[in-house]
Amino acid sequence: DYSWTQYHELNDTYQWLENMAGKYPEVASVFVAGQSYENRELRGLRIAYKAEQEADTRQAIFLEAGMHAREWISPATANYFANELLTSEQPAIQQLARAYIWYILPHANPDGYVYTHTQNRMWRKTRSPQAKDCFGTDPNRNWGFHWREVGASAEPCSESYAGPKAFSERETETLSQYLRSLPEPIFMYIAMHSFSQLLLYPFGHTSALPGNHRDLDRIFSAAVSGMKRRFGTRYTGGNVYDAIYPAAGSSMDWAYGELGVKYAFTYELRPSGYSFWTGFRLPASQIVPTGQETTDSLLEMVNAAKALS
Ligand code: 0X9
Ligand code: ZN
Repeated sequence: DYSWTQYHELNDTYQWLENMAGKYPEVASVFVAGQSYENRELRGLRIAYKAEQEADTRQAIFLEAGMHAREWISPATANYFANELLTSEQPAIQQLARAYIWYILPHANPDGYVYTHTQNRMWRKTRSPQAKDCFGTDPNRNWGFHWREVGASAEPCSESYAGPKAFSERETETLSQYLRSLPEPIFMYIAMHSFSQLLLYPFGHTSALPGNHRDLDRIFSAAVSGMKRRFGTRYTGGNVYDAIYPAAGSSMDWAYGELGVKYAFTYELRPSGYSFWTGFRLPASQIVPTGQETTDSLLEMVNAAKALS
């Protein structure tokens, strides 16, 4: 059975998504947001409770995880949250689940994730062959918004290789097309990465703040206090450029700048600190507490955004 005390292989999670759709057929369905270089699906769960009003004007919230292959807590947390939306007994979570059309994509980079299980635990990028006999593009530098302007490499062997052109990767190209094709307007775009316990908002290509940065700051504060409530877990952050480093070409910035999603955030989940060798190997015993506190945070995040709009 699918447990929350271990990290899962891709196919186990993909089977679990099917099982959840089978178990909650009125609410949950599997969607395919695109395909990978090695022909895997970008498979996710759409959660849409029956509309309470006749005219259903609900907006979508898109939660993307697993863009970087080795950040295993990211898909685990996305799946934990999807499970909460479908099974929680808490009225606040049930309300959250019903108020939006949810798209949860646990594996935006399935080829890379499989590679971290079979070949190299520390793989980050996609798995497409590139120049100089190197493999993979950083999918979070490959999106077509201020592509490669700063904090992104032109060197194919680099961990932050932006690709030969914007959307060169099948994963980012097909996912971006899918996002454009959604029937509902996207209220919020949330990307999950690890690690360092940060909450980030646009932009990565400039220190200039986005037009609604005051609103983003208020949502940020609500989400950070939600994160702290259960176990005291501390998050910091702000706009990407100042809070971590310049980095152009992320999905979050594209969603905000190109798609026009007003509320776009990136979580860098547990652990804190910057120790490269331990940071991506968060013990599986922390999947549940990370899932719990992140669910608390997402609840506060969405409710704060809702209160502003
Ligand atoms: O560098 C990244 O892509 C992210 N950090 S990670 O350690 N998970 O690789 C930061 C993403 C936030 N940056 C932008 N959204 N621009
Ligand atoms: Zn990442």
